[in-house]
Amino acid sequence: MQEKIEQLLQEIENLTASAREEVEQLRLRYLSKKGVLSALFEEFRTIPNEEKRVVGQLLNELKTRAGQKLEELKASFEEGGEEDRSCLDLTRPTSQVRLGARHPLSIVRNQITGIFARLGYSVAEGPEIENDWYNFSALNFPAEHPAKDMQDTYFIQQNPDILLRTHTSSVQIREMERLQPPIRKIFPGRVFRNEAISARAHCIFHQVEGLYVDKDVSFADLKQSLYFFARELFGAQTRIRLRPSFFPFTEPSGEVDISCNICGGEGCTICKYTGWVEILGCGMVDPQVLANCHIDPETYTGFAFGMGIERITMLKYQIRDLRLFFENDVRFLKQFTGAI
Ligand code: 2NL
Repeated sequence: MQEKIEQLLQEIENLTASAREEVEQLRLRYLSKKGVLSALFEEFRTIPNEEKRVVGQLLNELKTRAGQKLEELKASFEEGGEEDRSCLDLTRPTSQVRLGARHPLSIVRNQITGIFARLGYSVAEGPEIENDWYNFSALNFPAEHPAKDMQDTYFIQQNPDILLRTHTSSVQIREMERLQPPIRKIFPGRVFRNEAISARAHCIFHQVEGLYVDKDVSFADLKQSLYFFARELFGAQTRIRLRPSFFPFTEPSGEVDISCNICGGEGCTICKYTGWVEILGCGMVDPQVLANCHIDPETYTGFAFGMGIERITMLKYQIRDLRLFFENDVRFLKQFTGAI
């Protein structure tokens, strides 16, 4: 028996483990109730009494040493000790990465800028914090215009000159100031208005505006460009109509309706039984606005237009409540997986 114990002592001295789980296996093998040492203690009861003193001492030594050795092995993993990576299965599948989806407003913004890109428009962006000139005055808003009211515009620190832009027209002014025609650009961006939040309105929303200034740009160019745009975005069956409107920065001004893409013009709740839905505002850039940006209105003309991305997206995907765009509910967002 003494020989057996000495052999085991040697065996335990030489133990190694390459992973935490292996240490547990070794503990079970040597120290558990059904383990090697328990069996030896059983055997100990059967040996002659005169051998018990020497063998008992050895046996206790073995038990102590085995406990220490296993503690050491265990600690080597807990202290970030080197694991033997040779037994790692690198071909095992990892936990699944769940792909996100692009936000519907981004999808539609990309579609809009993509369509105009094919007509030669490039994208321009600008600051969200603006001053009165770029957001209002250069665009022909009179000093007392109601849009400048605190009820409609967010001013910063009560300063009437610093505000959150209410449209991306401010970026168009910056670009016209910086460049001479030809200018053909599209202006996507986030804008801010002091509105009560409802199914149809929000204080933060998104716009795409467009601008084309050159020699001989006419209202016919405006109409054909927007007709092309409407068919590309809503489908080849789409018809448009233009209604007269008013904006301080365009003259003449108009609003574009498309034939209702839900009922095809038959009449439904989306188009309120008119067969038409409004998608954007537009017009010929007011000569005074061109002059404000140092572009000679005797030489150049231009057209401009603006649309709300939320509105277009709601029409395109039949979304009934604008607040869904801002709530980040994955049950809503994941429906757009796969779109670009
Ligand atoms: C709408 C209408 C519009 C413009 C935006 C514009 C910009 C400059 C000069 C002239 Cl710098 N026009 N932009 C023109 C007509 C309509 O937006 O309903 N937007 C949501």
